Amino acid sequence: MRPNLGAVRLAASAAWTLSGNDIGTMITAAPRLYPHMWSWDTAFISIGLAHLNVARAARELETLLGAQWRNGMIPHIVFSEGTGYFPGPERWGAAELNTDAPNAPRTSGICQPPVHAIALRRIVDIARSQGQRDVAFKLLKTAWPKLYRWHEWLVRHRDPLGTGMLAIVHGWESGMDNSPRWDLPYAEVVPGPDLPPYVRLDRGLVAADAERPSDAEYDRYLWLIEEMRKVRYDADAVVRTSSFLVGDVFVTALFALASEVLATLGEESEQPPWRIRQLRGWARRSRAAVAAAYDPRTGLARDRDLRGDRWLSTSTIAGFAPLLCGGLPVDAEKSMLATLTGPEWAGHPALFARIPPSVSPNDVGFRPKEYWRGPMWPVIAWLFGWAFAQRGWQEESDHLRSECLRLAADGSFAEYYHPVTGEPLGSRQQSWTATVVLDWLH
Ligand code: 2M8
Repeated sequence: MRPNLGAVRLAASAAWTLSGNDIGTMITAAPRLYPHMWSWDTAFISIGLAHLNVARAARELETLLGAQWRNGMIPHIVFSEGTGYFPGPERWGAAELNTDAPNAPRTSGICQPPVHAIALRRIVDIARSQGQRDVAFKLLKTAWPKLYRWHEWLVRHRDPLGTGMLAIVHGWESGMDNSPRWDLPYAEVVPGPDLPPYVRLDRGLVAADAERPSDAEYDRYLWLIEEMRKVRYDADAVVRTSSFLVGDVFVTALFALASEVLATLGEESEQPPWRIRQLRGWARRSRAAVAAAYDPRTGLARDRDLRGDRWLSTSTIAGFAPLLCGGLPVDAEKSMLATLTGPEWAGHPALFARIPPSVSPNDVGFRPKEYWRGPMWPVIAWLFGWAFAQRGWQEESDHLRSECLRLAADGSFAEYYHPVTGEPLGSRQQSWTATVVLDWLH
């Protein structure tokens, strides 16, 4: 029988999970599989923390922002002293190769989806609701300029077409590492004979190897790092030379959404009006790029392979990116929302909970246990739920919340879940699962 903790015990276990993953200098993404700080995980983690202790939440976000590169990039991993994760700081060699990278803490050399302004919004609102206006204001004042520089970096270095569609140079930058979205572009990534040998450390930390990416996938992941090392992580040179360069529609939608959020936070904290106007302009352009990626034949938005100069049509959750940021004509948007909740996706009769899985259960590529190839990710449902509430779709937002709470009621705080059986998969005590559950329970 699947355990069902009930709201009070579930909230207590989520809080306990976060404190268990607190190693003093940071809250790690997960106890064993991910013993460091991940950029977008930390954004979500700080939201859950805010319910427990706003000052602690502010500190967590500030720790991440303290590792921001001098050029503005927020790195995808901030390394702790912990070992047991590969590739670690030595393999990345970011600080040795690029003077923009901090020496301490050590970081990786790529980035992750820009959800940080959304976290800042949430923390500020939670702080205000608890009467802690000073903490909120202080955090806003310190974090805002850093987040502005982060968004500016993305516009300057990751919009190679100048259309507002942001590009990623590694599947890890999407956060959806082995999603079928990347199969075609990864097929063109050919690891060279000079790929230094390596030993994976993730195997054995999950119940079955198939829950993690394959060795062939890892070779490509590592090869891309070699390519970046060759150009010393120079942002523009990486975009010129990486054999993987894809316009990521989901990242672009998050950027559009987060830029609007940051603009509003800027108004609330008296930031320079020209910067606020600039953020709104970036949001408009990226929203238009997301809308332009919409395919009326499938009803979903597509990624753009910039190396292969082709659209990438896959039936993944990322195809619903326009629902996050808006920009589609009303009819198209309505029908996209109906698809998301309908029998192809969240309403599929075989599913354990009515939450959209990472890949449609009707797709030939659907693999219910394989990481980003089918399982349900509570954190992704949270993002849609939050965006839906902002957009005035409260009923849909509440529905995602209650279904996700049902999925997470077992208290495992799994990294991801089997969409049909609800079985916990990947890591347990994953911080971002605990944190979104905490947010939903408040
Ligand atoms: C996963 O990614 C890392 C690489 O960045 C890995 O598999 O080693 C992804 O799910 C990513 O989105 C997430 O941020 C990270 C930590 O939870 O794990």
